[in-house]
Amino acid sequence: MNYYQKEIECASREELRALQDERLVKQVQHVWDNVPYYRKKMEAKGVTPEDIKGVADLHKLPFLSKADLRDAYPYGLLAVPLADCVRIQSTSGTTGKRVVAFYTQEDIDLWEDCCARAICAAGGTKEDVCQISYGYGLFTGGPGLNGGSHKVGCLTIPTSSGNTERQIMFINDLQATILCCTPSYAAFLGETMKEMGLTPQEIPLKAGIFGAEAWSEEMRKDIEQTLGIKAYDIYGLTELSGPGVAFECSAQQGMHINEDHFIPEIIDPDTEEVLPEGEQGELVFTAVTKKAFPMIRYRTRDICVLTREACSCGRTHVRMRKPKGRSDDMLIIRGVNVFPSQIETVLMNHGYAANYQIIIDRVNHTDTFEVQVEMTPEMFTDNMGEIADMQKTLVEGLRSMLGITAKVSLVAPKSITRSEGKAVRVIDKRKL
Ligand code: DLL
Repeated sequence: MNYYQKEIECASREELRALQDERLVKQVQHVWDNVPYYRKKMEAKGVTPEDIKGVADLHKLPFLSKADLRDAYPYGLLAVPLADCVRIQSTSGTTGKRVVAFYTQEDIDLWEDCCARAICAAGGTKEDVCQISYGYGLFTGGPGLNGGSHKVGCLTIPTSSGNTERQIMFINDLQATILCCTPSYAAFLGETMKEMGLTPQEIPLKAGIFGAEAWSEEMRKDIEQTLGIKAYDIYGLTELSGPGVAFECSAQQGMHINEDHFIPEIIDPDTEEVLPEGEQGELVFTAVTKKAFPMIRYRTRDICVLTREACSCGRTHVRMRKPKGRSDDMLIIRGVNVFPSQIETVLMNHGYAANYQIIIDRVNHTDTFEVQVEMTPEMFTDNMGEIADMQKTLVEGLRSMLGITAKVSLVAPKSITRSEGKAVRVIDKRKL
């Protein structure tokens, strides 16, 4: 089966809108009939299913947030009998209860379809060998891409994350052509292979499908060079099924959102007002096909920009720019908004790899802000003068990007712990 689903991925905007209208009306009725929690929210806003005739009426519906998911944990947002569910997945959640998402068999099929589209857009076919090094289990990365890889017909290697030596052995012995994992793990795999003396030409991989965390363009270039591949971004979240909500095509000018399943909006996170196309704000999704755990106007907290400009690949689905970070990842340091991704850009522009940690504390009522950065083996030196110069350059670079001064500490190669899943970039010791 060819997972380039051209009919839907390249449908005209009018056809797509008609499909979304029809699916949205059905989904709202489904939720109204089956989810008392959401029905109450609709009643509180004075809206009934009759008010929703299509996407143009989306703004009338109430939002759902992570707080709602916690309130309704575990079964409060379930929209089908538990007996019709065949799987749960879950997200780690930094505070409070985990999010538990439910799936019917049909939900899983559609989710895997979305992942198959992503693999296909990265050039995958049934001739490919696809190594899935995202975690398996409750995390959606492994199971989602595993299903997508099967649908495309790739030979699937379900290594899960970790055991780096074994990962590299399988890549080489089984001639894996596509690697799926977090970008930070891809960078680590690349670093390890380089140390083993493998050149990009010797590594059989041709493409990587990396997501689950924010990563910069600079990090993409770095990974592409060490592994000798084209690196594609993939986006998703557990609440909406998992990876495959959006994915990059060969044009790599943003990720196409699978709009036949997920209707996006961008809102001002403070006023909740819907923003016009092209403006930056919080990404909100309405899932119109998910049956067990439907999400209506779910606030992702991801800060992003949408564009409907034509894409050279021919797909018509709206594209989202790389998320800048999450609004809840945004650090406020001495009153200034700082995204870890901005720091990463500065570091990588100065030739460092994405091995860094941001440490924030509060001493005498003032925020301290330190960026620990690993020197690469090529730049490693124990000459204090040289190190001081390198630190000074980074302090300047960070000041011009962020407008505040950081303490930069250069540390020896390999001294910052590598991540096999999502990287931990920020240590905030402030007790706020
Ligand atoms: O991370 C699903 C996933 C798995 C996506 C594998 C891609 C690949 P959660 O653990 O629920 O689900 O985390 C979702 O991760 O709201 C974003 O903040 C962040 N995120 C996911 N993909 C990207 C990406 C999975 N490509 C949260 N770029 C989301 C930036 C991403 N952030």
